[in-house]
Parts: sequence; structure tokens; C-alpha cells
Amino acid sequence: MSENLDSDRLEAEEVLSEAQLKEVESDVTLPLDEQAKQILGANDRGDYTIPAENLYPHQWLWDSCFVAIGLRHIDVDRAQTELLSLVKGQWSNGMIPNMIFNPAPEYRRDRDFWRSWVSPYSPDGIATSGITQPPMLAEAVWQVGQKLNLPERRSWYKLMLPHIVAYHQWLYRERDPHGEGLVLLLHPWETGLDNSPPWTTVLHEHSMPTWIRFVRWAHLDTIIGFFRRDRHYIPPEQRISTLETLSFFDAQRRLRRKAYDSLRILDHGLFSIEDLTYNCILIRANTRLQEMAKTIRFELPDELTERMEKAEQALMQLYDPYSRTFWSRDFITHRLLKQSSIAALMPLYAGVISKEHAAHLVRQLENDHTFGSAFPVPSVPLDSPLFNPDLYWQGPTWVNTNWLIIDGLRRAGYKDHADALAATTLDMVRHSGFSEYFDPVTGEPLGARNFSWTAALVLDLLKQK
Ligand code: 9WN
Repeated sequence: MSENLDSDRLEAEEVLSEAQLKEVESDVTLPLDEQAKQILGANDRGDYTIPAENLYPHQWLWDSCFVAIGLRHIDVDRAQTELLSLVKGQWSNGMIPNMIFNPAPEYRRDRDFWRSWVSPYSPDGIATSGITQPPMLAEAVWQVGQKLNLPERRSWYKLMLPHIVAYHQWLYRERDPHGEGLVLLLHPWETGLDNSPPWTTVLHEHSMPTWIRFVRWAHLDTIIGFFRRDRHYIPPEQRISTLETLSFFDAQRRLRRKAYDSLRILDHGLFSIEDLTYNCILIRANTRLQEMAKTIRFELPDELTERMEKAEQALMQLYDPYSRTFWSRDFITHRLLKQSSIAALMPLYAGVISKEHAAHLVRQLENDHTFGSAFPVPSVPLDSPLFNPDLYWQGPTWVNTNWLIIDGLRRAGYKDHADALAATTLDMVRHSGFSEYFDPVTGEPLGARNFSWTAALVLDLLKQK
């Protein structure tokens, strides 16, 4: 589903012209890196890159980070601009929103739906969402820094570090209220993996408000679904259900009513989950932050350093020795949410697990009943009852999660596995194009075409060779 369509998704009058529907096609006769550059060029909006034409017309947090990681190979200035435009949307309390809206008049309804101005912390003159997304910024800033000479790198880090510090401080202050070292998320969109099984399970168990249950009972979802704008572009079986979409909107409205204030929301929130993927990315981001701070001799605030140290040990609270797996956890009940997903592999990217557990995860990657599909890595393992090869984050293979796993494998000493996964990822794109996601069994392209992070990360994987 597509969050940027929030406000007008249910409106019948939306008829898209042929010109709007037309997508920029890359020239498939060109080498892969040239095709990738074409796509990034076509999705370039000056100082940021949209994820894909038509479906995603704004700037997204982790998308821009992945884009910068690829762009640094072809235009390091432009990669820096991408990240600078991201922090322009940062709130004064440190939060970096998952979306910064395109200011064009035709997107007024998207901006109005979020109404970021209800919060005293939102930036003046820039409309954003009111929630965040995986904290890839420190990694992206570090990666871009690797392409600069030392004096330039130091200036770059000096410019960006205050933003990253403020963001991580916000995460630990507002999203780790008990100081446990794990941060919680308040909406599935914050995970970046919108309909990942632990989240949809909680959604179905507890968080379907009465009016949505009525829609289901009366089968109105079929009619409402007809008016969803994402369905103009993508077959319905590749997007999340209308009932789930409505629940996401309902949850978003509750956050807006509390002016996106985490602590107020927590008193009455629908969701509060210590998401495994998110926390793994944050742990890695902390490491990158410390490396950059060292380069410029920047003293990190003591309180932040303490929380960062605690985070590594805290991750163990998400480990269940019986299933030998890390899971997300319900923040209120402290119940582990044992619905299998690609999150189980993310401790590899966090880089803080034992050699023994890394070996266990590698066996999962090799196992053709779980994550070892023909076109790996599926977002949900093949043996899960919730696995669906076409359905968004509920089965398909995504290039960004592959990139995270490849990076984790390399650091854990599994160079051959990392190279093999990079090679299958590149082959999949070579055969199916730069899609948003792919069928993990057939390799077939799914979702939006000419997707920016697919293009950017292909550039990076090609360079890794
Ligand atoms: C909600 C832009 C984003 C990605 C997310 C992906 C999807 C948005 C949506 O698209 O989410 O933020 O509209 O469903 O799940 O990871 O950042 O590409």
C-alpha cells in the first residue's frame, strides 16, 4: 500500500491521464550500471530522489539513505545534497520524519492528511509526516564520507553529526521511555516493512476498530478497494488488503490527534512494538556514529553513549533460546512476537551477535525451506503459513534488505556467502528490471517499476565486486 496516497485514496474522481501513467523505462540494452543511472536521473527531483514515479512522489527517509549510498559512486555532491535535504525536514525535537512532502499544489491533500504543523516541533514551511523510519542516516553519511578526502570528510561529518546525534537522542528519549536500550515504534509505517507478519498479526488481534470490523462484516472493503489509487498502478494481490490499509489510516489519525507526541500516544496507543529490524539498524547506526565522532574528535553526550552501550546487551532480551531466534517484542506485555520474518536475519547487520548465532543464521539462508529460495532473500521464510510470494513485505525479495544482509555477512566473515547473494541479487535485477520487489521463487518483478533504491543499491553492489 502507499501511504502518500492517504488523503485521496478513497476518492472516486481521481482519473489519471495517460501521461501520468507512463513510466520512465530504462534502456535494457545498456549495461546494468547505466540503466541504474538512468533511473536515478529520471527520479531526481533536484535535491532529493523520489522512490518511484507516480506511486511515491515525495522524499522518504530510508529510501534517500539507500539512494545516497548508490549515488556516492557517480556524484558525491549529489549524494550529499540528498541527505542534506533529508535533514531539512528534521523536527526541532530531533525526530526525522519518514516522509517530506513535495510542495506542489497537487499534493496538498497528502500534506493536509498528516498536518505536521499540529506539532510545535515540526519545521516551519516544510510539510512532513509525523512518524519516523529505520535510522539508516548514520550509515549513509558514513558511506558518503568514504568517497571524500580527509579534510572534506571531516567537514561533512561535522555538518551531519549534530543531526544524527539529535535524532538518536530523540529515539532514546521518546521511544525508550524506561531506558531499557530498545526503542519502540508506534506505527507499522515506521518499520519500513509495513505489513511484516508480527505487525499484521498484532493489527488483526487487537487493533481493528469497530468501524473497520463493520466494513469487513458488510464486505464494503471490495467497494472501497476499487477507489485505491495504488491499484491504478499495481495489481491488488501485490498490495496489502483494504482492511489493513484502513487500520493503518485509523492508527495514523490517532497519532495525529495526539500531535505526534510519543509519550501522549503511548498512554492510548494501538501499537507499541520493539521492532527487531529497527533496533538492529539502530545498533549499527550507533557504531557508525561513534566511528564518525572519533574521526572528528566529537564528544558524544554521556547519556547517549550510555544508551548506545546498553542497546547491544538489550538486544539479547529479544532472543528466545528455545527457537534460537531473535523476535520483535510487544512493548506493553513484553511478549515476544513469534511470527517469522526476515527480521530474524537482521542481527547479522547489527553486527553484535555471537559467531555461533551468525553460523545459525547462515544455515537459515542456505536452507531452501526457509530463506534459501531461488531468488533470495524472501521477506518471510517459505515455510511460514503467512508466506505469500507476491504480497509486499510478506514474502517478496527486496534489494535493500539483501544489501543489509550482504553487509552483515561480510562483517561476520562470510565473504563467499556475501558475494553469492550480491551476485544473485544483480542477476535478478538483470533479468527482471529495477522493480520495487521480486517474487522470491520465480524472480518475477513486482510492485513499482524503476525503483530508486533498487537502482542505487545495484550501483553499490557492482562496486563491491
Ligand atoms: C509508507 C517508499 C516507502 C518505503 C517503505 C515501503 C513503502 C510507504 C507506503 O514505501 O512504505 O511509508 O506508501 O506504503 O514499505 O519501506 O520507504 O518507497
